[in-house]
Amino acid sequence: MIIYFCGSIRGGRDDVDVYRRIVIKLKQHGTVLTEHVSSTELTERGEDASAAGDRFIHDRDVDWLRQSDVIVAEVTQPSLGVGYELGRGVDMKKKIFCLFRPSSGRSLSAMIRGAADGEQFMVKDYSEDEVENILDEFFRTLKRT
Ligand code: 6IA
Repeated sequence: MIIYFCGSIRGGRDDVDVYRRIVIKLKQHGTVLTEHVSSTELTERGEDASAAGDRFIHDRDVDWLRQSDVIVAEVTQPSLGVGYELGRGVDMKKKIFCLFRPSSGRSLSAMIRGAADGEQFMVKDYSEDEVENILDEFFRTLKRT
């Protein structure tokens, strides 16, 4: 199983500890192409990539999206990049699982919540303490389909 994980980078790194927990769990279920998203060393401004650097990142990530079997996104912290990846993923007809924490006090974008169809594109409200169980359950049902 090839897994593409999305989480905010330049959108803000407040949730990096949750990303870490998610990636550790995802690695038990397959190969995670985007492990760096959960790196605590990666800051929202840390790497001052040139335009060429950004193009490289974009092209490589779109390539990885194509290779993936499933896309898992933590969408609590709003991120243009994550939204873009999800839109591209829908177009590629990928299976998508979005995780959102209502305890943040935020309201998830209608373009994400409204994209959910309960099958190909799923949005799950969760609290941090249950994240591992929710991911296990998602992969259990995935194997049955
Ligand atoms: O707009 P954002 O920066 O919040 O977008 C975050 C999303 O875009 C993540 O899910 C990543 O998959 C992707 N993304 C954005 N920036 C990078 C990146 N930066 N590297 C890889 N994926 C990225 C440079 C980091 C590198 C120098 C280690």
